[in-house]
Amino acid sequence: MGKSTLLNRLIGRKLAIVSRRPQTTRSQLLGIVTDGSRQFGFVDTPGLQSNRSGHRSRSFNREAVQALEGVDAVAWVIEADRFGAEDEAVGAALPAGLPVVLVINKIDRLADKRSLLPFIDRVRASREFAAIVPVSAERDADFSPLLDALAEHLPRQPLLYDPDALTDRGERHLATEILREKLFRYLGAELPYECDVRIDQFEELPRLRRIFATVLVAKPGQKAIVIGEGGVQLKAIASAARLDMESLFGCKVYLELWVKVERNRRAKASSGDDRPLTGRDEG
Ligand SMILES: Nc1nc2c(ncn2[C@@H]2O[C@H](COP(=O)(O)OP(=O)(O)OP(=O)(O)O)[C@@H](O)[C@H]2O)c(=O)[nH]1
Ligand SMILES: [Mg+2]
Repeated sequence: MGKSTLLNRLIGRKLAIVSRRPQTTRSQLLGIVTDGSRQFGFVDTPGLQSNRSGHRSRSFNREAVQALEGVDAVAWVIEADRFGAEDEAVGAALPAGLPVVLVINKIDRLADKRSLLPFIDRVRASREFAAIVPVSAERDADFSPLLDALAEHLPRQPLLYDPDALTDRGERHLATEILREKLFRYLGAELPYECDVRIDQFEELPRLRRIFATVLVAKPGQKAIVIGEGGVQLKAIASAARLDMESLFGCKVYLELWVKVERNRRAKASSGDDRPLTGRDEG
């Protein structure tokens, strides 16, 4: 739907991972936008799912609903010209009394722009909205209509975060996420959902990060797929991840990536000493 894409565009950095597959976002990420005297904390969540069953969906939904606790407003992202029973169910699940700004995304995809108004009318009939803002998360350059609509529902108080702050997550976590994104990009079908990424070592040197990471898979056959013939696949994954890390961290990255079969693994990498990333330049 474009929640993570939108968050990245609002922050101006690629913090959150994006893929064509559903349920890419697995863990919550706070993106911080400071715009003069206004500050917005955007919580990127896994999408609410009602179309997929099973444990993964249930735990995703729990996280998405929990993320709503303590927020001042919701920016609910749907896709232009797509509003089915599932979307309606999500709308109904949003707590009453919480201002909901409806973000209609991907308007660049509309074949006929005239369909937007009847679409808005249809969605508007489903529940109350504080505002309705059509966007193209990918193409728009200015998101001030969205920020203005949300700002109306934020409390007036001193800034909560340093104006340079970008997120509550540190480089170590972001490195893990970037690697996960590349698994989605380079591996087909279900495999990325069955992999985990572990950061084994993360050295922060002046203007350099030395990162040793492992892709954990459940079966030897999966390991072979991740590595690819002659190691080409793994090399492509590592190299794409390294470039993204360099641009996000603003320094050189040395990345060593391994693949390991680990049966009965419990997915939980320790975050160690992971200071939140800021937009400040390193000296
Ligand atoms: N054409 C077009 N594509 C978009 C736009 N915004 C996002 N996308 C694409 O939609 C797909 C999903 O985007 P994500 O940002 O990962 O969506 P998400 O809502 O975070 O998805 P999950 O984390 O899986 O719930 C990606 O392929 C994006 O490139 C947009 O404004 N226009
Ligand atoms: Mg996402």
